[in-house]
Amino acid sequence: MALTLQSAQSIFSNTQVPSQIPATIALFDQLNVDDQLAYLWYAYTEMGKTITPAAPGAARLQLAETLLTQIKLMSSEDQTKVMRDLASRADTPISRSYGFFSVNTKLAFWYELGELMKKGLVTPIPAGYQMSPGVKVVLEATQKLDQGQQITVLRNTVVNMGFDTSELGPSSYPKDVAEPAFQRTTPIISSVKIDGITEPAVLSYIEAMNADNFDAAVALFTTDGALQPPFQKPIVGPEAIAKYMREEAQGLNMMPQQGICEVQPDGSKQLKITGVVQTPWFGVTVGMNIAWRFLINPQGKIFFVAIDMLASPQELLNLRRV
Ligand code: EQ3
Repeated sequence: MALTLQSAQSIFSNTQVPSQIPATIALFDQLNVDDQLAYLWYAYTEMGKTITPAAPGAARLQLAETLLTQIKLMSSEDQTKVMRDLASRADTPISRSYGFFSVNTKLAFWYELGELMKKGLVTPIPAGYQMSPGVKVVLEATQKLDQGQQITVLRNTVVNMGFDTSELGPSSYPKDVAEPAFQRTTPIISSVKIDGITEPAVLSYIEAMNADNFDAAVALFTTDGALQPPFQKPIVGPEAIAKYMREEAQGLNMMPQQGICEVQPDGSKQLKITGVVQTPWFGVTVGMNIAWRFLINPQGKIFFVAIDMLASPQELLNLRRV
């Protein structure tokens, strides 16, 4: 029987226990624009007491420099307007430019604005702002999350800002810019060992990803293979997967710990592996508990892999099917 994306998505479906991450983002989405900006400032400064992101490299900041220079020269009212436009996804030139940034350039842009806010050069919160009770609710929900989940909430809110450029035709796309590389802070983990797992495609996948060797990782997939990032739709086909990996998977440290493998009557294999992933933004200080769900075809190629954020550390040991 041919493998289908739909059936692949449902393997080990008990992995997807309700996560507090989308629930917290849904609360955030209900806030008005000024409350959203205030929430992000309070959440970020509170988080900064224990963890701070690494400063982005010069090459990355260069991509955001035109916008940052423009903003620095503005009056404080105009700076507030730009931030409101970004948060409300308005159609303005700055919000369009931001909309074309890659995920990591969006984060670098806000990182730099945050530094300017700390120095008092950009106003973090609109003048005369009064906090609504809704902000407190979202902050309290955020405090209940672990650090890996908190940085995921922040990342996703930043990614969702700016004009939705997917609605624009290809003629409006800026020229493809090379994605700057992240410096690896920890040594590459080259020999992968996962308790309960010997599947070559999976071990090679982790090894390639930990070396940022995306060509090698993509070569492990079938030509109709798919990768499903946390809370997203599957990305289908080697070209689209490679583009995604270059933009979003650089510098990650993947530390899978244990897994199970079930061979199906047609010779395909379903594997669930749990472990910890570190992002180059926070290095070894924040570990995200995740699961990989792999569907390997009878020829040993990856047909599907889903990456899920685990709801709690207890889920690391939950390798049962039902
Ligand atoms: C300035 C301030 C504070 C106030 C203003 O009002 C508004 C904003 C937005 C502000 C600034 C906020 C800032 C600077 C936030 C920065 C947040 C950062 C740097 C967050 C980074 C998070 C990174 C995460 C969550 C990375 C997760 C990666 C994962 C789970 C990777 C998984 C993958 C695996 C394991 C694979 O096998 C395949 C690839 C894939 C990438 C899916």
